[in-house]
Amino acid sequence: MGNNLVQKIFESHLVSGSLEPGGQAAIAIDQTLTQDATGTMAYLQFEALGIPRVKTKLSVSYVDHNMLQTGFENADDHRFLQTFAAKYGILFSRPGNGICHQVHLERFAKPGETLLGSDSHTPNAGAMGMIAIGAGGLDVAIAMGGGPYHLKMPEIVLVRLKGRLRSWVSSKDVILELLRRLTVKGGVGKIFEFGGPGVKTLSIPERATIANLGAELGATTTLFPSDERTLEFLKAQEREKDWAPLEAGPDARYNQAIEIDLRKLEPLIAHPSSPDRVVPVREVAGREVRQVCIGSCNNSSYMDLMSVAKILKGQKIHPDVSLTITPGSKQVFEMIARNGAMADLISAGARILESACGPCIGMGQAPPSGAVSIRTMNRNFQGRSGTPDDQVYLASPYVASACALEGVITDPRTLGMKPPRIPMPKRFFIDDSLILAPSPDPEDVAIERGPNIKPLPTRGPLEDVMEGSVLLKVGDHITTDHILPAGARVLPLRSNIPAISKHLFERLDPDFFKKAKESGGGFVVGGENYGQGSSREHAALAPMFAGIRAVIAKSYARIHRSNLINFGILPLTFQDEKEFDGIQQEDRLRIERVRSRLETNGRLTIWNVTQRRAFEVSHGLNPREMEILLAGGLLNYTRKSA
Ligand code: MIC
Ligand code: SF4
Repeated sequence: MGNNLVQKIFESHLVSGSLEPGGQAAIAIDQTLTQDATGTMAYLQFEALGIPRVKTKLSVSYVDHNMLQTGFENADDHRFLQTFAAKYGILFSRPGNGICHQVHLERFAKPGETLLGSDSHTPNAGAMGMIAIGAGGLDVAIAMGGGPYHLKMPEIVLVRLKGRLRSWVSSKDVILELLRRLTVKGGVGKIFEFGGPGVKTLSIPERATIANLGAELGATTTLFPSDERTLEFLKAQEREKDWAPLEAGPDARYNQAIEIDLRKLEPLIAHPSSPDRVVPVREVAGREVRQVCIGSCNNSSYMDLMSVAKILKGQKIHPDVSLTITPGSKQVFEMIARNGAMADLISAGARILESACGPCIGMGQAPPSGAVSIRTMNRNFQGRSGTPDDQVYLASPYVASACALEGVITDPRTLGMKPPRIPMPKRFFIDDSLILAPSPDPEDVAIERGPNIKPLPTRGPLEDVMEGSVLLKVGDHITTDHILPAGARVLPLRSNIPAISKHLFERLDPDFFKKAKESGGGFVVGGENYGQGSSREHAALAPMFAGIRAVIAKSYARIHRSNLINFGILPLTFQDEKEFDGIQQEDRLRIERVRSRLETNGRLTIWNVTQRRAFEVSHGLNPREMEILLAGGLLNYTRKSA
């Protein structure tokens, strides 16, 4: 009984391997989720596997990212996804039903089960006591086909919460505090399990706010126990049959422990342009604010929006601020519409957006140039909002509401108002009519494929000799938003790799793709935590299409490293980090006997032809990853071993 909760769930799902930290484990996946921006690729890949029906207990396809429909592309993708789901046994959450993570928490997340999602914020469902992991679409496709998920077993960190949050302090401040202490790479190779007496003071939506931003720590996932508060939430969702109590054993052991005294926290805010640049709000109070965006898969719950409505009721927002509100789901939207809170928000001057990712991923609502935008979201990477010189700060709905009223960054404790207290509803409004069941007659369903949906590009087995130039050299913490941006212009091209590839690295070098194509491919050199952020496999698919053979970096973010391997790109690490300084953009590199060296040696030697010197890199691949790379990617490997 000495196990921690992570080990308990992993043990009950272990297919093969070892659960020791650092060991290779394969776990069975009960549920999958996809969203539209990663979903079309994931389903094209599932189709390529030739499996007639998904084999999971539950698979849901959400539409929430690509909702602007400024051209035919988004709408065509929606039709593809809807018909695909009907044919292959997948539930389809229609556009308008809400953001994947919020809806999944409300309607499907289940204590003790496993969830793999083609979105990095899948750990949101960890609030419900489930192991929920974000992955590339191809990994999710394999899981839908009944295959296990392979991972290097992370270390397990206990985050012991004690005390209770004070007025105007929110669960967002708990995770901002962790980001302040640990930074955006502090969670790489770790799972954060929350425990201690403070846990029971937090409702499920509050826990979800914390679990969701675990992705920003770089963590594999985040997990809460399943307790009376979980039951309370499931009852209110008319899902109490899904409840099971789950907690760590009395003498559970962890690789590390961190303590947070909830009483000691104060309202916090993350500076532009990284979620870990966290300071107390009072330190930046008084800066002019031009935009406030409340919503995203973080902080868009019923309780979040009710507290915003309570604060704004009877008041008007500052004339220099544009305030947008995005309800996280149809359930939230309908509840605040029915109880009148929506009227309070509209009357205060809020602009109400549809229930979708929206401003979080630059799908509209780009802020004014150089202006401060306060957002309740989870990412503030430079330019993600759609404005290249944006100044996006991340904070709780309390802070965001205070800023909307005052027009400057404001600590909500200085508003001189009674803090809102929103109880958990006894029953949420339940109407699943926008979730479509799969067809009982799959053979009668024809999949609709618009002209934007292009076949999946493929590549052959790994080359034995790699030669080319360093097409780009970048520094630390390059995000997938730098590698392949999203936003209103690029996101609609997610089903069209030849078209989207033209945007590869465009924020860093507008001619990158042209240069890569003209020179027949080459290498990219990066710093620490390369590929931080989203799970989009397009950030590996487009480089593959452009002919990138290997990335050489100081270290990698977990999901992006897997995506590189899945698409046959070598993720190499400097043996001696000083070599990073020695290598220049445009240097010509050559790696010989790649295949045989991979099989026999942990290291490869790179010959810098331009500088006439050699340096060593390691690949750190496990035997399965090596096979995948030798085959030229996971799809080739899976077909070969089928
Ligand atoms: C994000 O928040 O960056 C996204 C957009 O949801 C991505 C997925 C994608 O790029 O489609 C993520 O978090 O994985
Ligand atoms: Fe959507 Fe933003 Fe959440 Fe990503 S982080 S799933 S873009 S709301």
